[in-house]
Amino acid sequence: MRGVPAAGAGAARAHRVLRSNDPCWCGSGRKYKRCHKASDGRVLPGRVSPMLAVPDGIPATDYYLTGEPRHLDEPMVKSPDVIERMRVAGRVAAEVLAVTGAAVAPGVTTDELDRIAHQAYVERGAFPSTLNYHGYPKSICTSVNEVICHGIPDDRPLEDGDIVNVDVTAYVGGVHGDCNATFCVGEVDAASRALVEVTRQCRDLGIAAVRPGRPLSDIGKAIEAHATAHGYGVVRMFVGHGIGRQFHIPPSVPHYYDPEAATVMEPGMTFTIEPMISAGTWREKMWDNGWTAVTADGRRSAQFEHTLVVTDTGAEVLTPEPPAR
Ligand code: EYF
Ligand code: CO
Ligand code: CO
Repeated sequence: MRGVPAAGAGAARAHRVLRSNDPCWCGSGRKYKRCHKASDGRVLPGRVSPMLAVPDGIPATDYYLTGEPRHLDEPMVKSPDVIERMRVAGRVAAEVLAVTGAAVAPGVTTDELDRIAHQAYVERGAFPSTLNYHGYPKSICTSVNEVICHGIPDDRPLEDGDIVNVDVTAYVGGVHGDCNATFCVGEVDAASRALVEVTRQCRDLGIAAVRPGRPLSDIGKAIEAHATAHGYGVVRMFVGHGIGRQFHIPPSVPHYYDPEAATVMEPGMTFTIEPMISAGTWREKMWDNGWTAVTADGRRSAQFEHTLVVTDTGAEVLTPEPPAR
């Protein structure tokens, strides 16, 4: 095993039920009832375990030790060789997502999901792309309920009725494959199930809008029309991204209609489509950990993501769901 870089993101709080007159969990010194009680029922940051190691034989990302990705000059349109390697990385990412999603259940912590995913990457000879990426401490992101994205796996057990997004990125063969899905935990209310299903449809309508010769803004136009028809908000702060030898490169792919997303799609371009759709506002706030985004109104948010390549007629999904076993 290679050494593990010092964890960047700090550990946080344990979970217990606070009474109104207890000191607030945030350390303000104020009573809970005068401080954070209004956020009752919302997800709170938990304890983050140490970073996991990856065996030496698995080629690491260029940023694993430093936390800072090196910049490579990489074209948006990839060679056939890179696309073929991305098919492999994409398939591995989709398999890791399926294995991890199968473990989602009430009582399972997101840290346990991270360990399951980590082992699944390693078994496939892949390196978790998120590990120490800009200092990010875990092998997946797990975003529960009102968490929009970049939730850090921790010791919070999933609760019956939660929704959880699991975001997997695999680095193998010198390229990345990035995908995510939102899973229902136990019995989930009808409104949350509808949010999850419409968000999946938004992602798929975005993919269906991919066409060579058309601007990238077609994608957000299709997604936004479907989301707003259901009364949902489209998160604007986070967008899809080019991907290949590097995790995040141009182009940016907004999930709302942005006429400035004028880049014309060409066969061989590879990027993600990963809409984050909220039951209420599209506005976000950040947790103090500096990574995790939540909806500003505390309502739930769902997300689905695929990596794809533009073809002569549309899109090929590089992270297809593996056949059911
Ligand atoms: C520096 C990160 C950095 N960024 C993007 C870095 O594309 C992704 N998912 O589909 C994606 C995943 C991760 C990611 C995991 C970590 N990061 C996150 C938040 C803030 C930040 O500031
Ligand atoms: Co992702
Ligand atoms: Co992504």
